[in-house]
Amino acid sequence: MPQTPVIYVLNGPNLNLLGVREPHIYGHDTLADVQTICEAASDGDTIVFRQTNHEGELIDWVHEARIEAAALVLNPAGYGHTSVALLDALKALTIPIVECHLSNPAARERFRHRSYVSPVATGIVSGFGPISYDLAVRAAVRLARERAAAADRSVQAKEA
Ligand code: CA2
Repeated sequence: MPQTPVIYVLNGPNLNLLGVREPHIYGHDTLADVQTICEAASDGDTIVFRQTNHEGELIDWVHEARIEAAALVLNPAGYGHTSVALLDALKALTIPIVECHLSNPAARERFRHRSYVSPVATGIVSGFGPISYDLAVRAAVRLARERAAAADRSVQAKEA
C-alpha cells in the first residue's frame, strides 16, 4: 500500500514567540494554533511541523525534507533575509517549496524585501496571518499530488 505523503512545515527563529510578543504585527495565535491550522489543511497527508532558533538545525531539517517529504512549507523568518546557507540547502531539493510568511515583508522595512528563499520557491504566500499557512499547506498538498501523478504517468509511458 502506498505511504501517506508527508508535508514538512518548517519555521525559523523567534516564531516560538508567536502570540506572546508583537501581536500587533503577528496576531494572537500561537505557533501551536498555527500547527493545528496546518493539520486541518493537510487533506489526510501527514504534517511534520517544527520550529528552531538555530540556522544549522533548520538546514539539517531541509536536508531531511529532501529525503522524507513530498513538499516543503517554509517560513524562514529572519533567515530568509540573510542566509545564503539556507538557499544552498534549498537548491538541493526537487520537491515543491512554498515560502510562507504571516506578514507581508514587501510592505515592511526595506531589509525585509530581499528573500534568499524566493528564487527557489515554487510559490510564496504572505500577509494573511495564520491563513498564510492554511493556503501554503493546501498548495503544497496539491503540488505534491500533481508531481506524484506526473511521475506515475511517466512510469506508465515507459512501460507501455
Ligand atoms: O511574516 C513572517 O512570517 C516573517 O517571516 C516573520 C519574521 C520576519 O523576520 C520576517 O520578515 C517575516 C519574524 C519572526 C519573528 O516572530 C515573532 C513573533 C512574535 C514576536 C516576536 C517575533
